[in-house]
Amino acid sequence: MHLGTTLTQFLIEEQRRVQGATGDFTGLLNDVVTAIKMISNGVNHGGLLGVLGAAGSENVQGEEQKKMDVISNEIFLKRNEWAGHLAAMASEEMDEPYQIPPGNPRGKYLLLFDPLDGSSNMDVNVSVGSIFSILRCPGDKNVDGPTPVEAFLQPGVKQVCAGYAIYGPSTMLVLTTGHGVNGFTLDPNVGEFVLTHENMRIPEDTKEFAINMSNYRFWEAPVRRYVDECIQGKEGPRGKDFNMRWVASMVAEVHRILTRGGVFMYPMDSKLKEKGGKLRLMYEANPMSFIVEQAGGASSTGHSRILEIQPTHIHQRVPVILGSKNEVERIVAYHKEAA
Ligand code: AHM
Ligand code: MG
Repeated sequence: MHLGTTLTQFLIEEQRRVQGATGDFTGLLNDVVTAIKMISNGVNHGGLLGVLGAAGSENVQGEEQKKMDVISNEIFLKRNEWAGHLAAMASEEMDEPYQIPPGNPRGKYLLLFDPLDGSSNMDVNVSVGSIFSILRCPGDKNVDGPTPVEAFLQPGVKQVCAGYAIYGPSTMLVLTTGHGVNGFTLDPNVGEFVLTHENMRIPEDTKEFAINMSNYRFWEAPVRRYVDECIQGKEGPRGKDFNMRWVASMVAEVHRILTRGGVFMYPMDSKLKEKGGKLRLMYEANPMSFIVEQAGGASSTGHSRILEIQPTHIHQRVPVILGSKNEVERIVAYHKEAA
C-alpha cells in the first residue's frame, strides 16, 4: 500500500500556504476530482456499461459525439454546478457557456473543460483523458443575470489552475496551480488519488516527436523542414536518430512528454486554415501549455506563445507545438526564418 500524500491532503496543505484562502478553490478542485473519478469508472467499464460507440449527435464543432463524450460532459456539469464555487462553465461539447441553475449559489471561478479528449480512442480501448482549466470570473459575483461569454475570454496566463486526467493502464491526475506540476495516481480500491509523481519536469532535449504524419502534404514549410530533418536521423543535420509516436489523444501525448520528454505538434495546415487549427485554445491548448511551461517545457503556435493569445471566441482553435524546450524553440526559429 502506498502511504504517500493523498490529493485531498496535498490540496489542503497548499491552501494553508496561501494567506487568506477561503477553501473555495480547494472545494472546487474536490468536485472536479469527483467528476474525474466518475468518468474514470465509466471509461474503465467500457462495453460492460454500454458506453462505447456513437451518441448519434454532433457537438458545436460539427464533430460526431461519442456516448462517453455526452456522459462525461454531464458528469462535469452535475458535479460542479451546486457547490457555489463557480460563476459558469464552458465545455468543448457545448455551444454556449453553462449557467449555474437558479437556486444554487454563484461563486468567483470559471471552469472550462474538454470532458473526454481523444474520445475516438474509446471504442478501441486506448487511453483517453479529461482536460480542465480554471479562471477567475471578472466582476462582482453577486450581480444578477447570466455570466457573459466575454468573461471566459482571458489569455492562458490568467489561469489559476490547469489539469488533466489520463484514463490509461492506471488513472492519473496531473495538475498545476502555477507552482510546478504534480501527478497523482488513483488507487481504485480506496478511491483516492495519491501523489506518485512529484515536481514533474520535461527534459529540454529529446529524440522523439509526435505528429499525425498523414497530414504531411498539408503542412507549412517550417514543420515539414523540422520533421524531414528528424527523419534523416544520424545522416541528417540533426546528427541523431529520432523516434515517432502518435496516440491521437493529446492527453496521452502530453503525459508521455511530461514523463520522458518529446515534442507534440498539431500545426497549422492548408486544410485547417479556415478553422485556425485543430485543437481548441480554451479547453486543450491553454491548460496543456500551462502544465508544460510549469514543467520547464515550451508551447507555441509556431509564431507566438500560446498562453499570451487573447481569445476572441470560446471555441477558438489554434496550431499547437509543445514539449521539450530546445526542440520547440528550434521549430519556432524555423517559422521565423520562413516568414
Ligand atoms: P477531441 O477533443 O475531439 O477528441 O479531438 C482532439 C484530439 C486530440 O486529443 C488529438 O491530439 C487529436 O485530436 C487527434 O487528431 P487526429 O485524429 O487528426 O490524429
Ligand atoms: Mg479534445
